Amino acid sequence: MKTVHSPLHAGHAGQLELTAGRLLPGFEVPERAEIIKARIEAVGLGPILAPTAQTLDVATRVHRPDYVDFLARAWDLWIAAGYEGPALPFVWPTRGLRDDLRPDKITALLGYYSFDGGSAFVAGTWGAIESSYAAALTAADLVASGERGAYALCRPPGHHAGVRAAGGYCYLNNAACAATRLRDAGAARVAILDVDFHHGNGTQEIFWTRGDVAVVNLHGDPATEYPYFLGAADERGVGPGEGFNLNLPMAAGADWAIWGEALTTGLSAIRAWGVDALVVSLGVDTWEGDPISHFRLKTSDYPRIGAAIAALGLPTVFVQEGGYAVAAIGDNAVGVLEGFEG
Ligand code: SP5
Ligand code: ZN
Repeated sequence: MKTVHSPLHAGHAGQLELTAGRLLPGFEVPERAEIIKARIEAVGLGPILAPTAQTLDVATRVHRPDYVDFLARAWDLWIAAGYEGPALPFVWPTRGLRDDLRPDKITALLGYYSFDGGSAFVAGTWGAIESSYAAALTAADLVASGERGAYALCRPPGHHAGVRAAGGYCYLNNAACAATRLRDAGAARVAILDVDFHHGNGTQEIFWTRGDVAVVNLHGDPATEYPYFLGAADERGVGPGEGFNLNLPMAAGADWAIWGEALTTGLSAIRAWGVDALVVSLGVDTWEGDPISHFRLKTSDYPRIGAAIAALGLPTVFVQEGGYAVAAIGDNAVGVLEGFEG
């Protein structure tokens, strides 16, 4: 299988995240991608290609154009305002406040265009975002032109990014962009299977009203797990999208017996929808040793995930999402890809 990856991800480094009363060093570190890349090389998965040049056309159809423009300008605005160090929001236009006001000040814009304090900007953030997006589109192009599968080694991840909000280490929704590119290339219907520990709230929001891109999420129950405010089992889509969103939340502690059963349920739904192509939001923060997550998958379970996905017989784009146990991320992520290859 071909991998698409850019060294520009490494510019997104040294960021901070706001979590439970603390500003911590970001869990989403450059070493994550480097270790996955090293594992791909070690097992000889296949060639690692640079992304091809991309316009922001797909990004501005998936997201609001003013949001994409903000992502590109945030760091420069922060520096121009005299701040230094990672740019983070501290005030949000939530319930009871006006979201039609958009003061043209970076401190206001950071909150206007985010839903948490997990997606900081540093000098290389936009370059990394663009390269991650381009990797996802390039992998989609490979699959659209006949590859059975392709892997976008994306960093930063994307599935928490909504129509106009960054959060959860995400900025552009790479998986949603890959699905859009597959639609543009002629797939009438696409499914997104999100196996990251956290609910892919951004992906759900983006396709909520649509019947042409179906979304399945396997994740920690939002009653106790981030992102808390989306991902319940009763969220099924609306209008033409009704019945095309399937949430399979699980309690903390889920192991293969429980998680594998949910995977079977999700894959059955995808079969029943009769889609032409698949995008997998591949988070491996479901691993038993993940520092911020609470499932109990073992390294030996990941090839089983890949094999089960392969049994669908669909052209498949894998897009890297989470996974924060850095030393294990290569074995786990590449394990899925090897299981898919068979
Ligand atoms: C793409 C992805 O996996 N994003 C995950 C975002 C999770 N953000 C909230 C993390 C809460 C971390 N709590 C740290 C506790 C450390 N003991
Ligand atoms: Zn996650």
